[in-house]
Amino acid sequence: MIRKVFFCNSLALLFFALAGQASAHFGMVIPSSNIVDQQQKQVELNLSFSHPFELIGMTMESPAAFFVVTDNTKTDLLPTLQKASIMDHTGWKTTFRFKRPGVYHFAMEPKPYWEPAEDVSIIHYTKTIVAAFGDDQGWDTPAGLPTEIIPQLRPFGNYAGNSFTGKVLLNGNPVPFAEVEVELYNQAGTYTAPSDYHITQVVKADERGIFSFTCPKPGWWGFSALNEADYTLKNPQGEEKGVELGAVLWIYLDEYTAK
Ligand SMILES: [Cu+2]
Repeated sequence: MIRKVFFCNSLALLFFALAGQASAHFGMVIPSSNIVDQQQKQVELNLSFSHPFELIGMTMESPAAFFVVTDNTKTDLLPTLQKASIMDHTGWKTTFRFKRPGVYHFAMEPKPYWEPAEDVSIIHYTKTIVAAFGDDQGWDTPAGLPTEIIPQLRPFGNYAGNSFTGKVLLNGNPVPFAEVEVELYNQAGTYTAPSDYHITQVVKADERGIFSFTCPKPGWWGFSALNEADYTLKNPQGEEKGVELGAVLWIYLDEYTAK
């Protein structure tokens, strides 16, 4: 959640927190492309837990799970992950080679992250969707996560300026009035925010758990729907504490190219 001060176990962020800068961390699963064709049959995927607009990294333990689902088939990719430096912190990466047409849902379950500033453990179930070789069936199929955002806009082949619409699910049910944080991955460091409020934008779902947000710039956009789990987890001191569940989806919006 934003509007609180974060410490993030990171000195850099401690500095930002003391300077009064509120910001949100996002689970990130970012492929080198969200469309695969005969010219480019593989993607590299970068996994991290970071602050995408500010480009502030955080150290991420190896995920609890990382897999790809296509055509109702789930493939474990956890053994393929390698340590990587993402925003100057430990993240994870892998390369995936596509063999068949399909719509591929890449999903990560991180290990719980204890956030003392919020007094909760955080688990961001994070996914992204890649289309291969012209197939466009199954992009609105759940990946089977405990909480996730189901795109209502086809999540590939979009332009900056399109409106993204998503449905927030928790245990398979829509979450009325879910709060969704939105952030642009400021990958090239091009943008600066006019105020702290602009770093993470916020939109609420309606009574059916559906929200819309217009993405004005090209790039990767992250949507993070936050809910409280109905269970607790032990913090590092062994105390039972609440758990914040995030359903995070990353989509890519392209720029119109001139002829
Ligand atoms: Cu953080």
